[in-house]
Amino acid sequence: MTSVVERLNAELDSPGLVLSEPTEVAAYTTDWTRKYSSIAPAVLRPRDTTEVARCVLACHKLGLALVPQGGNTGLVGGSVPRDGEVVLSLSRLNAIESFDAASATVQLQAGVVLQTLHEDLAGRGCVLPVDLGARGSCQIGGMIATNAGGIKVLRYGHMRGQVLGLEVVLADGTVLSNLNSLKKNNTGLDLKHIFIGSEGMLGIITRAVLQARPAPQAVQTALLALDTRDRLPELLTVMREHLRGLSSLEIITCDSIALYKEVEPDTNLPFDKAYPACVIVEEETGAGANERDGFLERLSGIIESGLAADAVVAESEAQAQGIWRLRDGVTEAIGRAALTHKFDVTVPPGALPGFLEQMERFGDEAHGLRTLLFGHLGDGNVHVNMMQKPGLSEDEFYAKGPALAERIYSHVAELRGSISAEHGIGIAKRAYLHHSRTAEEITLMRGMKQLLDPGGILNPGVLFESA
Ligand code: FAD
Ligand code: 2HG
Ligand code: ZN
Repeated sequence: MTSVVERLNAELDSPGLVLSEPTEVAAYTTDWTRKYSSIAPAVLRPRDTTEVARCVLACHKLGLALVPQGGNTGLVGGSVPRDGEVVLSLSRLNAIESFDAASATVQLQAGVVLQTLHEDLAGRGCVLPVDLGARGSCQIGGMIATNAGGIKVLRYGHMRGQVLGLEVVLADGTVLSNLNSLKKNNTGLDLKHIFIGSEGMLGIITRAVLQARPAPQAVQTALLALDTRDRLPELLTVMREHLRGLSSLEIITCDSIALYKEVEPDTNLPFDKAYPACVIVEEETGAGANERDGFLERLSGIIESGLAADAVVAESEAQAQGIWRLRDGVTEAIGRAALTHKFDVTVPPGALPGFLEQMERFGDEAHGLRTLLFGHLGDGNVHVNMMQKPGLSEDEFYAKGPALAERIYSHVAELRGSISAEHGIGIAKRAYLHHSRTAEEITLMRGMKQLLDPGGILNPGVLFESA
C-alpha cells in the first residue's frame, strides 16, 4: 500500500513541489483564528499555472481532495484542511507580471501579497483601492476568492469591482484563461464572477488582471468621539452629504479601544475620556493648501450639530497612521488576548444603534464572554467579537458558539441583513447560510459545484457540508 505522499511524488515527479515533512506541513494546517486546525498529508507548492494544473490533475487522478491556501488570513476556516485534504499553497505564484499605464491595469499571479502590490503601484502613482488590516499577508488570489472588502468599500467597492480578468484552474486540471484587461467586453456570460467569492470550491485562481486607479492627491484623516450611538444613521447621512470625497468611515467602540490599550499599553489614547464610540473619517481631497481647512470646516459643522462630541484631526501621515492603528490593530489584539467567536454581519444602517445594543445584551446573556464591536460603519458592516473571559474553559467557550450564532444570525435575518458581510461562509457559517440565501439559491449553488467539480475535490466542506 503506497502513501499519499508517494503517490503524489510519483505523479508529479518534480523536486520541491511536494512538501511532506510534518513540521513543515504543520505551518499550513492551523488557521489565523486558531479555531480550525487539522492534519494534512502534504502541501503542494507550485510556481506557475502549469504546475498548479499538474497538481490539480494529479489530485483529480488520485481522488485526493485539496484546500487552496493563500496568505491564510481568512477568518471562516476555509483555508486549512479539515479532513486530511492536501494543501495547495499559492505563495510561490508571486510575480507582478505587467502594468499597462494607458489603462492603469496590472496583471499578476495569485500569490502576490496585497502590501507588495500597494508598494509597486505607489511607485507608479496608482493604487488598488482595496485595503485591509491583513495587507502584509493576504494574497490577491485569496482576496478574489473571498471577494474581500476592507476599509474603502464605501467609495470603491469590494475586490469584485477591481477584477477585469482571471485565469482559473478547474477541478480536472483545465486552465480557463480570460486575462481580459478591457473595461468593456460584453461577450456572453462574464464567467469571472462565478469564481470571485467562491472560496476555492469551484476553481483555483492563478492569475488576474486588476484595475488600478490614480492615487488620491491628498487624504485627510480624523477621529470623532461620539457621546451616543443613537445618532449613527444621521451621522452617515450627514457625512455622505458633506464629505464628497469620503473614502472610509469606520467605527470602534470604547471597549475595542480599551482592549487595544490592554494589549499595547504604550498607546496614547486620543481622548481623555472613554466615549461610547469613535469614528474614523477619511476624505480624499485635492492637494491645495486650503484642502485641510475645508475638511476641518466640514467636521466643525458636524460637531456643532451635536453629532460628534470631540475630534482629533491628523496633521501628518504619522498621526493618521496612529489613528488607523487603533482600528487596524483590533483584530490582532483580539487574537493575542483570547479565543473569540467572530460574527461579521451587515445590517441596514438605520438598524445600527439597536443592533449594537442587542449584541451587547446577547454577549452578557451568554455569560463568560466579552463583547467587542467595531467595523465598517459606512457599509453597515459590524464585526461582532465575543471573546473568552478568564475563568471560562476552552470547551465551555466553544460550546457557546452554535446557540450564539443561531441567535445572532436569526436576529440579523429579521433585520434583513447579511450573515456574512465580507469574510465569506467557509466552514464557520455553512449551517446558517439559509438565513441569508433562499433554498432555491442554495440548490443552484450546489448544482454549480456539481457541474464544475463533480468529484468534490476542491475545498470540500466549504459553503456546504461535504456530500
Ligand atoms: P486565505 O485565508 O488563504 O484563503 C481564504 C479562502 O480563499 C479559502 O477558502 C481558500 O481556500 C481560498 N483561496 C485562497 N487563495 C485562493 C486561490 N488562489 N484560488 C482559489 N481559492 C483561494 N477581510 C475582509 O474582507 N475585510 C477586512 O477588512 C479584513 N480584515 C482582516 C484583518 C485581519 C487582521 C485579518 C487576519 C483578516 C482580515 N480579513 C478581512 C480576512 C482575510 O484577510 C480576507 O478574507 C483575505 O481576502 C484572505 O486572503 P488570504 O490570501 O489570506 O486567503
Ligand atoms: C476588520 O475589519 C476585519 O478588521 C476583521 O474584517 C474583523 O476581527 C474581526 O472580526
Ligand atoms: Zn472588516
